[in-house]
Amino acid sequence: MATNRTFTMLKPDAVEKGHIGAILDKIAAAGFKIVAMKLTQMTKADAETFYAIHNERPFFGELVAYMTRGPIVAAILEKENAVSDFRTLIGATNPADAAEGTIRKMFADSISENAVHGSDSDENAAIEGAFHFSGRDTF
Ligand code: IDP
Ligand code: MG
Repeated sequence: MATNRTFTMLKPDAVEKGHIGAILDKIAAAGFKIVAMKLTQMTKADAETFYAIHNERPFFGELVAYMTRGPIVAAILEKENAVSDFRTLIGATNPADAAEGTIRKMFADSISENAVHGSDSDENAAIEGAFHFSGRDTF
């Protein structure tokens, strides 16, 4: 596979619990290179736009409240097969279903507060990275 990029957020629960360093260690150990990164907080409008695909789902209001309640770490990551390998590294959406050793298994409490985001396609990785970073903040 060609080297490519994915987008991640360490979500408010992970930041609140002091897990930024431990999660970044796992990401680095898995071979991902950080090409953009910042601590930031999403507004309600940001979260509604970022998660617009879920706006008909019953959990949408809860999701927006969760994702805006405190700072997140946003980052763009580079690796061969980045999107797929990062989804494997974070594990299933519901940490109860996530494989041993995955970030969600280790750091997430529930299907709603699941510690980390990972893009689901190359197209969405590009859209999501551009949502959070300008070209001059991306290396
Ligand atoms: P993903 O983050 O594994 O790609 P998605 O289905 O895209 O999962 O859902 C986006 C986010 O919405 C999840 O990471 C989680 O925070 C939240 N979410 C997903 N399903 C549920 C649910 O059934 N109840 C509450 N929150 C959910
Ligand atoms: Mg998703």
